[in-house]
Amino acid sequence: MNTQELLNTMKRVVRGCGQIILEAEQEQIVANTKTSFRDLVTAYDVRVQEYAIRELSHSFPEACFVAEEKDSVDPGNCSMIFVIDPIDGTANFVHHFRHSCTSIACVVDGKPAAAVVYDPYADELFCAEKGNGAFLNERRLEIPKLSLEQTIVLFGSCPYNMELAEETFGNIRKVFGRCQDIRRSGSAALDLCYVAAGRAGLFFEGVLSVWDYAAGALIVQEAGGECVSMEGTPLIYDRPVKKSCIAGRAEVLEESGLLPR
Ligand code: LIP
Repeated sequence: MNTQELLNTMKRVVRGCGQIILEAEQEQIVANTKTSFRDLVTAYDVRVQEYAIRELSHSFPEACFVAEEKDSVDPGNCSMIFVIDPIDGTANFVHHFRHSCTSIACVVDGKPAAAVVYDPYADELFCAEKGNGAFLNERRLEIPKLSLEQTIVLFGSCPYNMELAEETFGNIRKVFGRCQDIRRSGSAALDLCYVAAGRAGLFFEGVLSVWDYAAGALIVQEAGGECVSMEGTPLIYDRPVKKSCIAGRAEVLEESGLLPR
């Protein structure tokens, strides 16, 4: 199957995930907790993930899966790995904030080859194929050449890792006086897509799981940006890891002063 067919299948599946998310619109959503009272999971996370894995397994029986609500098993040297966050922005979802998405990356030989992120509330499907550009609802994305002071900065508050709070708010204070304003949206995958779409000039978070960033990282890169760890090192995509993440145009990453000199 060529990457265009792969991407078309991923788009179909992620739209199906979005329809399940919208079914919860009229419901009082029951959330269970995982590692802390902030780390939530709902029956919808599991339903969306089971749907995505079922549909992708049907088209790609040889594929392996790394997914948020699945036991974190290293897929070893599996040639095709789908990295799935069924509902990124789970806390937003539980509280009907209407700012959540499904994020799916297809990782081949350790790097994302194709990516989809779908926000069903806004009906916005961000996608990318390695080497063939990034798109929002079929419109090509290219990050505008703006300086830090001409942009909004997005950040994540690492709510599952409160030991990072001092560092996180120290970092956002460092850039707050040098950008137009700051935002904390609650969905890292959408934050990365917003950087790719030029809605923000920079995103960072002190720790994310691979399913939070795998798809958004390719979308940023294909829109002309960079997405690396906050140590300035390449991210890992093919196994269940946690990494810091920073994304934007190379010049803005440099300007931010958040990367090691
Ligand atoms: C969330 C991210 C968010 C981060 C949270 C969590 P989830 O993903 O999108 O940016 O701050 O710690 O990782 O848990 O909603 O899929």
